[in-house]
Amino acid sequence: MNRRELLASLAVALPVGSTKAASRTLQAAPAVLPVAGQERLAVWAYGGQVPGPVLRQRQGTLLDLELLNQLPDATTIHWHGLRLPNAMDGVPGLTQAPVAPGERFGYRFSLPDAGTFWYHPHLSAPEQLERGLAGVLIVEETQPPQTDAEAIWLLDDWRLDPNGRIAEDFLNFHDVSHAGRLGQQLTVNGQLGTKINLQTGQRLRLRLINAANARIFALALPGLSAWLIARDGMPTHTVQAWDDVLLLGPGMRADVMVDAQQAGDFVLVDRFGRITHTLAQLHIRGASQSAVRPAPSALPPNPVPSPDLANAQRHRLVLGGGMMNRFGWPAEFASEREARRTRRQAGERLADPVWTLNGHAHMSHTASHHPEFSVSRGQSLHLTLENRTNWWHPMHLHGHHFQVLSRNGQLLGERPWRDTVLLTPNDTVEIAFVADNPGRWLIHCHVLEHHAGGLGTMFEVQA
Ligand SMILES: [Cu+2]
Repeated sequence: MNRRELLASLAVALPVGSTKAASRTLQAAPAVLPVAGQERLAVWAYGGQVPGPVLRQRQGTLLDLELLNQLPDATTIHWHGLRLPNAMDGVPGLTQAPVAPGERFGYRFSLPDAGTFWYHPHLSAPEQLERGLAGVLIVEETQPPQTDAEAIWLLDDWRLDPNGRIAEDFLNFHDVSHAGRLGQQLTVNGQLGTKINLQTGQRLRLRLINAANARIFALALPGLSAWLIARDGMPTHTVQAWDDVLLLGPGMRADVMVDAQQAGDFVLVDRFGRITHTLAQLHIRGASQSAVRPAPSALPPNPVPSPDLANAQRHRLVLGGGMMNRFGWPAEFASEREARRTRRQAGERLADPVWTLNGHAHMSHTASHHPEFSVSRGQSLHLTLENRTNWWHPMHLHGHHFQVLSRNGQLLGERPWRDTVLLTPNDTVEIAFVADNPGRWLIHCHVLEHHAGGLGTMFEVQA
């Protein structure tokens, strides 16, 4: 195994199949590591590695982990896609106090759903994720599907300055008001040139995670048979052939089964932009051809309650703002920008208000804010997300998974479970879910610079 394969397969072993707590400490600290094609890149790392250690547990077990913050800044951990108690959600000022440098915070919750999830800071997220803080959490099915190999590929991009360091222009106005922070160096598990070796006849379970601040990937795997078996951690109702580009916005995940049917070199590519990027290589050895395998079975569904659409409470969330919008920005933005300029000159890292949700820029979410709406526990919610901007937005819901009902008035045949839905410019999407998790939850754009510029809100589920 070479170093890249070792990095690709790094996994921290947690006792699997035990209901007993597996207590451990995860340290967040600065480090210098070979990342993004640089021999020595100054990063911030979980457990001394980028990405952070793969946490792996069996469905139904308890995750018990203590964050030790050795960073120069306060931080928190958000467990992306997990249906967990509100106090464990990691939103500073709303669900917990920021964890100051030198301090610890215990995250302890059970794992109701099997799937591919991830963890990352929710404080100064545009900076802290870009510096390297992100890791994968795998919750294994009680009876995992038959596969011969597994790969966990966390996709990211890095903006390096001319000296090969992480560019420190976080939250600049251009990034916040346009497509977010895009980096020129695309990586898989922090590395260039990722490669996996397979034998013909083998079936690979590939777990793909988009951990980039803002980059949307349009993934393709030409020449190989592959099936989508889960999106955002949740099993698809039926197994679908992956024969088109797979759009993966920031925060989103996909689990696919890939059959190594013929010998040769194949590549995972990104076709979102004008340039096709090669992300990783699959090198298949052995007999030139192998028998065609039947499509894999669907994964067992997770225990997510289905919304009662007839009695759902309806709300609209209208996304506005950004550059080149037809509607302009609210007048009060000008004075807010001026105030923020002064604070930035005093050393604070702040975004300008640029985006609106239902007419307001939500620049922070704290317990003192009024929720966008409030419902009693168990109420079904039907939300219409209207993108009145010229930009893409992966909208992420905390603490719940939702069904996507329709896109631009077209009802979807399959109503997939998601924790993030990607809106194209001027898209309207209807989603629904049962608000069964008490607490105050965010719904926000996962382009981290858009969220910092106001694109998110908070709602309440009463206990
Ligand atoms: Cu956005």
